[in-house]
Amino acid sequence: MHLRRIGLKDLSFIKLWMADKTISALYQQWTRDSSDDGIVNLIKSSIADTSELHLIIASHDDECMGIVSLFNIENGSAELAIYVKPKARHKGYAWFGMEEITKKAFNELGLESVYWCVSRENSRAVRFYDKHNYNEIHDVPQIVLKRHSGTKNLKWYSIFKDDELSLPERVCGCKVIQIKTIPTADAGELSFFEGTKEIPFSIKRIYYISKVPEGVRRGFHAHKELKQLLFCPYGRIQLVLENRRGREEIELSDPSIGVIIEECTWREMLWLQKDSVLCVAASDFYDIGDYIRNYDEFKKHIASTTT
Ligand code: T46
Repeated sequence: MHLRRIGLKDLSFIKLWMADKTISALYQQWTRDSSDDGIVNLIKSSIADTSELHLIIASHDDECMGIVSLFNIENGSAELAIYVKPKARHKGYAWFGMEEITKKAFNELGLESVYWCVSRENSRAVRFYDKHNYNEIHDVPQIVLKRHSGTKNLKWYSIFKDDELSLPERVCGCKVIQIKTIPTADAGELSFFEGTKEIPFSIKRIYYISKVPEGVRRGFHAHKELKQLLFCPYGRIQLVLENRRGREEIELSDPSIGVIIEECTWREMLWLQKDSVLCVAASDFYDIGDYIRNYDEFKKHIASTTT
């Protein structure tokens, strides 16, 4: 997955997108002139307009999967809008687009906050934002509300720069660790950890998952007893964790970052980049009886056990 500037080659995607009734009010201007010339003019003027940024969310082979935009870039903030085409939904493109454009907003455009809204009737979108723990906001300035006066019953969200930049100490209660890493001048880095020192168990098994296509999800299970350190030495993988503390996610894209799972935790892994590698150091040998692969059974298990 990657983001790239919108260009004339995206004409057919834009036509498909314009026909979708659920697109954000901010994108309405794009629907005014749906002739090829009209769209070409819009693409050109949007590239020149510094108060807006439109980026295509593309697959590894550059197929256009959606668009993510910042509108009204002013006074340290911007309004976000996103559209992902139906066939690309549930494959991580929306989450990837949101994460990448907010990084750009904070790191490249120097913004302090990004906000957006969605109709509460659009339950698919509300579920998506809530599931990913985006913060709901209530004190939306009048000038912003006015831009959406035609749409009723909106739910507003925001991300602040400070929310983004620091690496969390824990995700769903699982420790996020910095794996010791030694750089070598012009010859890369070497990372290492030792069982019972940097990680709280001795390692009985190492396994790794490779050659996974982009947009694929694996996991969907928990372990009753097994403890593991998960890390991604190459690529980008989203790790979603759920246990008695709730449901949270983290992106593994830095070879020196790992997550230690010690308690019974449901996990889902989404490959954001083709051929990313997930490595796991485990506290025990493979035991099929330690897996809980049924979600309802997992919920019952965590409700009935105490740690
Ligand atoms: C986990 C996540 C992060 C073995 O025979 N030996 C092994 O050591 C492992 C890990 C798996 N297998 C077999 C069992 C299945 O027939 O390999 C096959 C694929 O395993 P699974 O579908 O469980 O793969 P993932 O990616 O869903 O989950 C794996 C681990 O199994 C799991 O413990 O925490 O990675």
